[in-house]
Amino acid sequence: MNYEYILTRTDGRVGIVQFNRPKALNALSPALMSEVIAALEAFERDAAVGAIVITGNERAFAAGADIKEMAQASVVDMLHNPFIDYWDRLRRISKPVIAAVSGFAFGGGCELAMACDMIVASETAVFGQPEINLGVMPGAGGTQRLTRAVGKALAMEMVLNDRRLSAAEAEQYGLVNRVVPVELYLEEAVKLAQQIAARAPVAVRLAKEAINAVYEMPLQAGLAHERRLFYMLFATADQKEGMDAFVNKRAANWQGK
Ligand code: DAK
Repeated sequence: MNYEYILTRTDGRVGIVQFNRPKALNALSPALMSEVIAALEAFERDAAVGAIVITGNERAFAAGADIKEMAQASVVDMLHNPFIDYWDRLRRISKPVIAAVSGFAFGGGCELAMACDMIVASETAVFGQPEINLGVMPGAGGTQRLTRAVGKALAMEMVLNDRRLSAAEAEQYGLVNRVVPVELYLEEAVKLAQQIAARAPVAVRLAKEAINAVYEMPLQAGLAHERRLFYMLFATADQKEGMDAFVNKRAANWQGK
């Protein structure tokens, strides 16, 4: 498939989606986002892909939604804008999605990274929700996911007063999984994705679902949900294979079944 605003490729069992609007610091226009979702859904359908990495370039992961496209929008324009649906579709991707972030991850860019399952950051990454400077506020999860990730005190400062987080701070506050030198951030994200893609696919999928349910459910419901998913795995060939491999001291050969 030919895309205008993104590049895609695979590396082993990892699908890679790269934003490709460098002159606009990868501003997330609806056109770009629709291509991102098309690419993610294609990787979702491809059994040869076990995990996905989303990235930008060294200078910018993404500097937010496209302000120039939104500047003159009315409330009805925004209401009908398909933009937010793309976030919901990203959330429904069942394979692990890792954001490889370097440079600016602002506004919708920060929200998109947070909507992924993990974040690998370069030392030069900066995370922020600067919408307040535009007379608006985050609208794609920034007040919700950020607060859950870093806590109320810091989220308030970031959203109300444009406090930006360096990569080191983001790691300290638990927003990112790890920080690596800029020349390694994509390689490191792909390596992490390769490792996960080599694991039992159904268990990975259900485990991801269970962790993400933390954001949707109270504890009792989450625990019950987790238990059902755990029981379900005993219907898979991979559960028999994994436990037999352990008992017989050999490496498991996952089928994804
Ligand atoms: N949109 C459009 N163009 C952008 C952009 C953006 N978000 N960010 C940067 N650019 C463009 C600049 O306009 C400039 O273009 P030219 O002037 O060269 O044509 C080019 O990228 C380079 O930017 P700068 O010249 O500004 O580069 P600097 O290094 O000086 O500064 C910067 C980098 C990242 C600090 C600065 O560009 C900046 O502050 N950018 C804006 C960051 C921002 O405010 N982001 C939040 C955007 S609002 C929705 C839900 C959520 C959202 C939308 C809808 N719904 C529920 C429907 C999300 C909203 C947002 O994300």
